[in-house]
Amino acid sequence: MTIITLQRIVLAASLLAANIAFAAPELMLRYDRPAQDNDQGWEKEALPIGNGRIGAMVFGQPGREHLQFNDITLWTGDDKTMGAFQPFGDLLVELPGHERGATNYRRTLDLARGVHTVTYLHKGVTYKREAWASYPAQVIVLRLSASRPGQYSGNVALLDRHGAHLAVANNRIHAAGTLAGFVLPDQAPSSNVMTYASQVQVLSEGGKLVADGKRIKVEGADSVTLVLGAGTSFVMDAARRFNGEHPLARVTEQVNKAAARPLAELRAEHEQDFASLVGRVELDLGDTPAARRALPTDARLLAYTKQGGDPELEAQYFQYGRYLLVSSSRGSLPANLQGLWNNSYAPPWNSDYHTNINVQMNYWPAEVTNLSELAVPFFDFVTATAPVWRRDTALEFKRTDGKPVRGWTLRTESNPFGAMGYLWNKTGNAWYAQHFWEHYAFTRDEAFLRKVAYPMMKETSAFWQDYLKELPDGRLVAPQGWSPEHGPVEDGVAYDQQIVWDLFNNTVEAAGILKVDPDLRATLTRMRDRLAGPRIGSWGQLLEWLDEKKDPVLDTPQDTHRHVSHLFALFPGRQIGPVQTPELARAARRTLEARGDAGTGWSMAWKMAFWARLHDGDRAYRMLRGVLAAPGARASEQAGIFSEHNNAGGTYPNMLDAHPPFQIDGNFGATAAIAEMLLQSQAGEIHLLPALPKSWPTGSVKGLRARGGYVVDIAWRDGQLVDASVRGLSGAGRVKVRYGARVIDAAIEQGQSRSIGAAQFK
Ligand code: FUC
Repeated sequence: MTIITLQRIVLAASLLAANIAFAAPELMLRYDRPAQDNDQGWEKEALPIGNGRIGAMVFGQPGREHLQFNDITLWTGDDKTMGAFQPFGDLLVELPGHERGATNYRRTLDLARGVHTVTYLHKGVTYKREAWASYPAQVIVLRLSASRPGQYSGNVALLDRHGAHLAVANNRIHAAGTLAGFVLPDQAPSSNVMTYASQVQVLSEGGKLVADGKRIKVEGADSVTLVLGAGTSFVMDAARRFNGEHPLARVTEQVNKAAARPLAELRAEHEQDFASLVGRVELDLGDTPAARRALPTDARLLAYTKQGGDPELEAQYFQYGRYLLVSSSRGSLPANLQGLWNNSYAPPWNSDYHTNINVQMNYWPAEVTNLSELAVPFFDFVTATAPVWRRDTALEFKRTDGKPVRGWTLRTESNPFGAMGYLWNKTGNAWYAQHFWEHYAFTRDEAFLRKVAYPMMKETSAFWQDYLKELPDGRLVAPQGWSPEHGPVEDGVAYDQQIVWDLFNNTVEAAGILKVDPDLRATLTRMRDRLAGPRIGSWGQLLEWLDEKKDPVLDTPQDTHRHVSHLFALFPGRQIGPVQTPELARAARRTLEARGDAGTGWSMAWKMAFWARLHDGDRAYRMLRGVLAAPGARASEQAGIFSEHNNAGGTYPNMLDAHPPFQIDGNFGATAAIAEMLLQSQAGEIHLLPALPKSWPTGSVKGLRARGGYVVDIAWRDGQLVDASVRGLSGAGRVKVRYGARVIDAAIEQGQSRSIGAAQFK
């Protein structure tokens, strides 16, 4: 190859790159080196793909492509022992010779289409790999191609992490096994008899494929396509003890079907499917200087950590949260503490469903960022697992007359089979109920309200009707609760009180909409109004417990605990707000000021949402700077802002949230909080730009959802609203729209858009 040809290739590649970047700069993660193929690299550098059920971390080394894959249902444990979410296996493509001498390396993750791409130049040949996880086809595809024929020689291996039997036949590697008898060194044995299977079909153009022991050898192929299927026998059905059919036939069929289809068709189907979800919201927070935009994502994150000034990166982070939800919450179990990505037998907190903030935070972006249907796995999980929770709740909680309470409640930890661990988190049930209600509030799906949400809310209300306790002064309190994970267990902690208030309030509203249960409505209204409510303490703070503590730390301005659960009423609740309850909102602000800005990933994301609800855009933005910061770089460079917790949360080079370690809730929480800065609708009105920071003077957002069944687009310039458009999807009728202190009343026909200019708020 001549130098000129080489230069042309390089030029063509960079033009192509520039084009892609130009088209959608905020929708592409980009790196100029592969991820290290070790645990650190997995957590901080590898990039996630997923179809909501199966997914993989992709490393992209030239000499060795590695897809460490998972199925969200592969869990040890059973309905009594927690167990843990498990790594499934590894797909490896070894390309001897490529480990040295690759240039022009580039690795991207296209958030709009859900495609991971690696390109590099090696000995004059441009190599390209594309990987995606298809929801319609239920397989992961890895395609390797090259600019010249006959260049691929190497081998393909499938590894299983739980000792499955491996076999090779007809260019396919099969693994099938069971978790029965699989016990980790420090785990209790369980009755788990889950079966699982994975298969990879190797297809090539040109060259030869040869079985070589447990591997498949590729010799001189023009291109190679791998179609990976995986599944388990898990079913969301307590009556079947969560164990259904052996997955072998299903996985075989999925791989057969996908492998028989033209690749272009498979790819187009996936891209269309993925884009139809991610593409619903467009966010423009302003332009990033070209020099900064040109940096690879990891370097860009470092520069942002030190200097800010990258609105496109902020928009990308928002879209990444939505990308992650699309990739980890579809058609199976809900997203867990790591979404569905895990490479460890013993992941932090078992990578479980944590009930006292974490799984809820995962679903905060679902409704408002126009991904409603992605919350359904959470509703299915709750509905399916409730029978086990009912069993354990009845054993533990009695009414004063000795009978078991109705309904179910939760401990802090939980798994997909209903087992729970650690302390009781009793209002977890009512917090879950809020999600069911919100799904209706945003979609106006009355069938969902009638058949799914209301029965769940009613049952949860029954638990609290049975379990609340009356104080001598007549107030009702939740007995023996714990303000997550802070202070003593006692009656009437603010967190519990606020969540029960939220439950009763929503259930009353739901019954009214459905025109059912008038007596229950009256009872719950009375009980709601008798609940011990939010109170203000001696230094102007919102009290975290029923009465102010006399303690050296608790309830003092020195208390910087990461949980600020007693502000639930501000967000995600709606009992406190600056317009409706200004004194309580001031107290919430006082509390937040004292608690400080530092925290783990999810803690900072929650604080960001609190500040948004307090209409303090600049303070919310400061939290965004905290959560979207490279943890190591921040300690020295951002001294004075987040320096008090050197190892606090932040964002790794692969843009995943650092709790630390990696925990996905911060990604989801921050995504939701960005939406809260631009649009709110919890107070019976659509509030435009409630917390716009100075750092986003000019921008626009399209496609956010508001309660009442509306889709909202907003444009602003120089910190001021330009115009908005409100479309009534299912909602029709009159809607109040607020901008600043002014509220207008607009009539919107179902299916129609209504434009609202800034002048209307003058
Ligand atoms: C809660 C938090 C921890 C962690 C864990 C998974 O217990 O207090 O910070 O996020 O969940």
